[in-house]
Amino acid sequence: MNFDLFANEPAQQCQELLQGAVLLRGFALSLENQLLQDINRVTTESPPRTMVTPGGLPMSVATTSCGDAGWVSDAYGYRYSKRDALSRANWPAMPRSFFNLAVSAAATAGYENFLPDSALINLYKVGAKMSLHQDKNEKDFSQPIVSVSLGLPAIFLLGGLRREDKTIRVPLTHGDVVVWGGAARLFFHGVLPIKSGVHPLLGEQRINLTFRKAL
Ligand code: MD6
Ligand code: FE
Repeated sequence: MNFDLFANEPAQQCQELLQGAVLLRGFALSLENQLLQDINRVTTESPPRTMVTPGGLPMSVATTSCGDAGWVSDAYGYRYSKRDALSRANWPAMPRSFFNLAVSAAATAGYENFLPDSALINLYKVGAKMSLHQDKNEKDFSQPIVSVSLGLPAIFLLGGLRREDKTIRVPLTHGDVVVWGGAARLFFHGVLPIKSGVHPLLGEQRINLTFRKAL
């Protein structure tokens, strides 16, 4: 008799969304408490702030970073910076829980040797969104990006290499992880406005962590 119902199942539900983009449903779920503790540690040291796009518009998400480099946007453009302009110090170190999660998610999705040096933390209040964009400020596009969703659900839009390309809609909930690389690495993507709701652990917000090899 086989008492382990999942003995012959893959360890994780691993779903290819588009070529190179893999969804790992619930991959971060068992780590939620450690992740929240570490998010609190990072945001206490480098508080989330509203960045301004190069065009002068305030973003609707609040952003901070940890690791060797942080993603920043201002009148001079989008880029990575080794310092937090608010604290004028280095960004907080990347928590071990973040690093280990990102590396194991990438490996599960087929990207061995991912070495993230930056984690971007985006806080979405109800109504906040992310317009369609490409992630192209990183040096090495052969390295994937790992994206972790926590808190309120979101609809993720994933398109192609041109802004006009048709997009698919991917519902993401607490604990879901998306890994992007290969053909999808430079695809346009965005997040629709967050619908109102209350998450049992995080309340009225969504937190997204994205891990990159930026430098
Ligand atoms: C978000 N994510 O999910 C925004 N970028 O809140 C991103 O912009 C993103 O999830 C590159 C790769 C994965 C992502
Ligand atoms: Fe992005």
